[in-house]
Amino acid sequence: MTSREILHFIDGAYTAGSSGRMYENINPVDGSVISHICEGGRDDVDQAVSAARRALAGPWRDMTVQQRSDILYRVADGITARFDEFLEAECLDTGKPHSLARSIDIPRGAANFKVFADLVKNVPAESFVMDTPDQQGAVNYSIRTPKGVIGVISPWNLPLLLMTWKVGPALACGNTVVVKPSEVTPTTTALLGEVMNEAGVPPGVYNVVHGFGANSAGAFLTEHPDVDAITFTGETSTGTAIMKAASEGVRDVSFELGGKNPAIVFADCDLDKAIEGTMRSAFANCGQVCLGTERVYVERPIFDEFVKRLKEGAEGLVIGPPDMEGAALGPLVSQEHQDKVLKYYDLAASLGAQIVTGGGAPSMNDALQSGFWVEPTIWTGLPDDSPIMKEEIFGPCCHITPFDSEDEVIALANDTDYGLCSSVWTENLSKANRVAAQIDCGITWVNSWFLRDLRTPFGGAKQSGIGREGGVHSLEFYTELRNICVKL
Ligand code: NAD
Ligand code: 6OD
Repeated sequence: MTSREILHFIDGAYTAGSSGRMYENINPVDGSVISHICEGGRDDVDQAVSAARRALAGPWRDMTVQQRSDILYRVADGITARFDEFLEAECLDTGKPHSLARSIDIPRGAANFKVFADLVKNVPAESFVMDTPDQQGAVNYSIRTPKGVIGVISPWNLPLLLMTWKVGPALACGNTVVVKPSEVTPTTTALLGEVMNEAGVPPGVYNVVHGFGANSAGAFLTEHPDVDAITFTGETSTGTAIMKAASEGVRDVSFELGGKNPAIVFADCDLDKAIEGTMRSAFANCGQVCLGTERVYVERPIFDEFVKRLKEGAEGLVIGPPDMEGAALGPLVSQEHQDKVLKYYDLAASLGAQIVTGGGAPSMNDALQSGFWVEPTIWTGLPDDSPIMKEEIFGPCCHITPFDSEDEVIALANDTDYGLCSSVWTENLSKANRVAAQIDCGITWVNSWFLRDLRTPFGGAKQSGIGREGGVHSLEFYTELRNICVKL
């Protein structure tokens, strides 16, 4: 793979495919062209799915679990061995600070293989001996077999982390995959092909086709009749389209979708920790984290102090390119996304929000002026039915609302179509548990945020997703559980 051309990876080899179409990969920092990406057509997706189907019936299936697990360890080690290359590529595509990719994206890319390589070696099985008078002498036992060819559709915000979070367990369970990474962040997914080959993953087990969503490689993959199941991370509206495609052939889906996540800050919290956690949950990765906090509810006695301190924190964030010393906030990923976020900033102002800080695009030096920068932004004063409180913005911004009682704040937190995650800040753990249990979402962090144990169930309630992945829950999705009944 050259850095100027991003090719598909099909059957263990890089290829430009047959569509003849390419598009530009844009650097979010300054709008320059980083590389040219091949756009896959139906034929390319067909080739990739056929390769995955062949590999499913080949050496990958015949390996012992231990052999597959060893290879996946080598994949993880291969990512670590090429850490800086992955880091450069991820930061170039996304514009995120090196410090963030160094501590989260790239290590998780490796960990996602190791955790599931370990997990599949310890899968329990059920067994039942039949002992009623008319059914004596039979034993039932369960086995898990790979589900087949898995279509993986991934987003741009944490490209390597979120793609490997699906590919790791899928391969550990003996499936083969065809990945369609986001059109704006294809590079680390492409680079992983080299690591797969070096690690001894057989050709066809890991395939990548680039392109867009609707009427392009994404839709061609999800509509493909020979794809057995689809795992998707992205917007709720895209999930709706993919679910329609998956209904043809009644294919299984696992969806991690959008969020409009609340943080609830009680007056008895450790304020330093609540500020530090909310700074990260609102502004990390320039707010482009599905688990990010866009609604902050603060108990009235500490409301003014909290707003003042979060404002100071936001105004202290250093905005700059990935390799800049101390940079905490990069640009947004694309011009399109910058336009979307700035529209919400204008909307908030026009709806009468009090702009505590930010609210626009920062002025950058000449070299960076064409990048997709936005200011970290905090609002107060909007009612809970405002679009700013209802719609996922996916930028470095949050609205802070005061509350007076536990019941009131639980109702406010739940007043959303989404249900991905929440965080609760209080030193009273009884209250924390009581409140956490009443918030309709998949994950609640108490006195923390994005603290991940990969063995735990991860996923969203309501319109934030379907299913759970992580630990044994990934095995549920990536394997077919079968019962064998033996009459003795
Ligand atoms: P997106 O839905 O626009 O795109 C995600 C992927 O889907 C891309 O690869 C895209 O090309 C593809 N796609 C788009 N339309 C398609 C179609 N019709 N058929 C098949 N594929 C299609 O999402 P995004 O903008 O890349 O990412 C941001 C969104 O992802 C946010 O809503 C965010 O909350 C969500 N997200 C959720 C989680 C989670 O764990 N719940 C994690 C990360 C991101
Ligand atoms: O940590 C994970 O496994 C995960 N799926 C994180 C999602 C982050 C969303 O942007």
